[in-house]
Amino acid sequence: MHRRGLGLKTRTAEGVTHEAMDPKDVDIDFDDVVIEPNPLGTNHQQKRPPLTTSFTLDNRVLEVDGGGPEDLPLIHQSVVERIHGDSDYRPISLRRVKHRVMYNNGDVGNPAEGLETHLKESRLLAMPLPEGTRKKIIVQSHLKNNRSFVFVEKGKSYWFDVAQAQTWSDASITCGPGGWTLGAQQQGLGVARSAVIASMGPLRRNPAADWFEVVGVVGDDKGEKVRPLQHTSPNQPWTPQSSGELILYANDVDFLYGNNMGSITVEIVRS
Ligand SMILES: [Ca+2]
Repeated sequence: MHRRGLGLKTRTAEGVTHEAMDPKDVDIDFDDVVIEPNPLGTNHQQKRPPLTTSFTLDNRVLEVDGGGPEDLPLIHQSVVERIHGDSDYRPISLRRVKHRVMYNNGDVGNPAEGLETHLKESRLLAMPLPEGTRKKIIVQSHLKNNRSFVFVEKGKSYWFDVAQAQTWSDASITCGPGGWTLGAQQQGLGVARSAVIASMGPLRRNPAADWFEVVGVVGDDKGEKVRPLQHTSPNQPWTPQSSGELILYANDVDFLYGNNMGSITVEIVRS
């Protein structure tokens, strides 16, 4: 929307003042503006009379027009997430059909042999990063955990390539990947709000990092912490002390992710 320059302003779901709307004119509430694709959601009306079903439902067919043998059908990662999360979802169209999975960051995985490949695993796997390669990770600020699909290995060396000009927003504060500090924002926030925010500082998921700084953990919140911006060149490598999937997020308090907006891209590089 921003790229198309339509002049529209975007707000977080929490930033919409529902009280100011007259319910007689517009009946919009919080749940109407929270748009969060759910791979496990209902994808269409599930129950229809048998006769209607035969007319209105058909299995999707996966095919690639005009491609060579290497041009396999692409399915989005959410299809695989649904296969793993919903034991009733076994799309017939994927049976024995060789295909590839496309991830949110645009990466395309190795060929999969039909449904079988996905049923053998319980979730999409994080893979080790080969030496000298890099991987793009999209970090959505409103998501508490952004999977990287990168399995970092104990004792190996990594660094992060992060474009500093990117921005994302924590309620009314727009900042870069490095986040914001109370000192710099105090004037705009006012004394009372600043005091409340200061009291919540220790509750941040990574209290040592700034508000909204892009930070990470190995595995989950109980795992090793990493601050990618402290490792932005091969000369300042990050050497994990444990192995597991790298998870990234905007540093915030657990219950304050609802007013976050935007995303940034981080690249992890294996030295
Ligand atoms: Ca927030």
